[in-house]
Amino acid sequence: MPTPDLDALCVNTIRTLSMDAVQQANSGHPGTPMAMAPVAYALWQRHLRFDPADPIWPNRDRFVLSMGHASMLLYSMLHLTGVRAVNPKYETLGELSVPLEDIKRFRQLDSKCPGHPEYRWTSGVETTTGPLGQGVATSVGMAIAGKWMAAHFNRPDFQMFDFDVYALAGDGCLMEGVSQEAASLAGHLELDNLCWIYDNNHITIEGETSLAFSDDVATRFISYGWNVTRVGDANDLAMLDRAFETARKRSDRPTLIIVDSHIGYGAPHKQDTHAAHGEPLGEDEVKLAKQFYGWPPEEKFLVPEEARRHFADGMGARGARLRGEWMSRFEAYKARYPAEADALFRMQHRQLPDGWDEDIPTFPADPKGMAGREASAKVINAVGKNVPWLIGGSADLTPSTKTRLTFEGAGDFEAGAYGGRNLHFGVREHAMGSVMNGLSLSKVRPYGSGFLIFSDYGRPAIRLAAIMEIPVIYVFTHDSIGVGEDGPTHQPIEQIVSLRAIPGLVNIRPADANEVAEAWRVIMQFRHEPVCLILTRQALPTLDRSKYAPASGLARGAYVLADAPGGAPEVLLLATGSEVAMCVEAHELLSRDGIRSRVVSMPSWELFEHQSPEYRDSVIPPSVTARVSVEKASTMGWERYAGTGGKRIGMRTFGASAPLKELQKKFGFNPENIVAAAREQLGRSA
Ligand SMILES: Cc1ncc(C[n+]2csc(CCOP(=O)(O)OP(=O)(O)O)c2C)c(N)n1
Ligand SMILES: [Mg+2]
Repeated sequence: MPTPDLDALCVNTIRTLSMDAVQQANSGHPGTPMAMAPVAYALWQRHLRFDPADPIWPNRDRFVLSMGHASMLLYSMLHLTGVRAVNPKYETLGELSVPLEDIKRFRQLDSKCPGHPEYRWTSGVETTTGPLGQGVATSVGMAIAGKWMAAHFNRPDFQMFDFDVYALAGDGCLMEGVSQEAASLAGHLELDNLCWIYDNNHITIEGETSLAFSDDVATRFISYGWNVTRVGDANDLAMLDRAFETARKRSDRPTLIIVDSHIGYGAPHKQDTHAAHGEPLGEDEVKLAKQFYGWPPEEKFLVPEEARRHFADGMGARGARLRGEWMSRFEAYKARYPAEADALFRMQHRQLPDGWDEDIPTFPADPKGMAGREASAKVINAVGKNVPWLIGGSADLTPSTKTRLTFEGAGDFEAGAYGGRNLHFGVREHAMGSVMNGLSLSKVRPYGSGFLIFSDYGRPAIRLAAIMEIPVIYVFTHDSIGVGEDGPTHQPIEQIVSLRAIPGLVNIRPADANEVAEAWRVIMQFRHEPVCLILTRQALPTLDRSKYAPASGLARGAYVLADAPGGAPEVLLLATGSEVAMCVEAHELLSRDGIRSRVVSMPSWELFEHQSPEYRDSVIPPSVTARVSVEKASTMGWERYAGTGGKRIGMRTFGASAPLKELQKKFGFNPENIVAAAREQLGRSA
């Protein structure tokens, strides 16, 4: 049994490291690490099944610091427990993930200790946090992944997955809507592998929470179907221990542990005030707090060797043993269930099964064609059949988005039936996005679908996926005013350009069924890129690919679909999605009149921007300045390709409620208008 002194020593090391780092950076949040140090200590040292030598061991317990502003708490833990760095090839390196020098350079350029924890940058950080509520919501995705992987990979004699997910949340996290959506879903799904710890300190930035928050949090979570326990004093390690034990034993529901704490614990003038939240304590207050802890007040960044050793003997030894057992279990599993073991390995390394794409259909030319969502339904099922860890669903819109996996055995993911591959997020777009992030961070391949207009409801999670460079897949249907009668509330205008503005996010708006097929072929091979596949509700002609260029051009983002014979093009028609076929019609009309136009299908600006300048210039020759762009969305940004002198046919207002035909007329989306624009560009009237 550890002596109480060693416990106190470790807790105070966490506290003082955090205080010193914030003080040195002259920026950051000291108060919460000071208060929550015992909670992190009790959890990591006595419960967490985590091997610091291998922070990506697949069956490790997850720890999420949802209150990302308290990042020094996490960095202190990663440092003191000796978590090792992992490189992008998933190789564990000898060096520390968080060296002491980087703690001394907290919040400075290239430090492994940035202002908020960043996945991918600092090994051991399970997800990027900082936007409040995201961490806890993401933890629900991790818990879902744990359940799914257990159902999929475990065998009666082989328990390959049984990890738990812990997340630390503040008042801010619990006020944010996304945490409420996620908690509601977690309760419904009876995720007993999930435990949130609520730092009930009654303080946020503006002051006392009573300024704006009077929820009965316990009752709220009980109503969500959670098990709720309380720890009346964050410094009571024995009580914390008991709470974690109860959480682990509890089956059939997630657990919320409400911990009463004192922000800035030990700082004589700042404890329990919002002054302990967002600014350094000040040199004098730091010394006084150290005195209170019985710490040498003049020492900075002091890490007693006994503290390191104690963590190594506790969490380190336990983690190493459990991981070792798991590894030998995996070897035996591999011998007994080679196919499953191979799948597990590939999934963990973001690889695909052999032959994953062999059933992707090719669609015959058809002037009537089919809707983007219909084509996608066929392709996702062709791919899903061959990639067992592709799982997903919709925010209650599967009948419209057509993302259901319908092949035999696909099943539904439900409480108690965790092997199903069709998820039901309920009407919770924001939580859907965060859950997808959690799934992806656990290496399951997730997709989520909804109407493009409601991408706004999940945007913070989309942005985080892009920051984290994780390959989540959004299927957004009802892509434009093409939805017709539903009217302006349901017609995306600014959504596409605003998604294009997110760095690293790939957006693909295919022109026909074959481009949809090619889009899935490209998407599935992404390992670090989140993607939005933007699809129509209405039917689109399936282009005759014997006459026009093959849809495989989609992989390059933009390609020459049609060129006029008889020399270089005079005018370029640039379009995405449903407007491409319209441009092809305009092209035929122009050809008849002896005008040489080129149709460029541009399903993905992002993929196009990744091509060489030579390729880009070959598709959009700089010398051809007569250009028309056509997209049923905000015209913003199209000047990049159409040029400032080009004609941009698009939306400059919200849409309207009417049948599609009338809307096309009202807003100028028809071949005749495109022909007129092309002629105008060439200075030739009809
Ligand atoms: C979505 C979001 N809104 C606002 C902020 C800015 N912010 C950072 S911390 C904070 C207050 C958080 O209070 P609490 O969660 O109780 O943390 P404590 O001060 O108790 O550590 C706010 C508003 C944020 N990080 N994320
Ligand atoms: Mg608080």
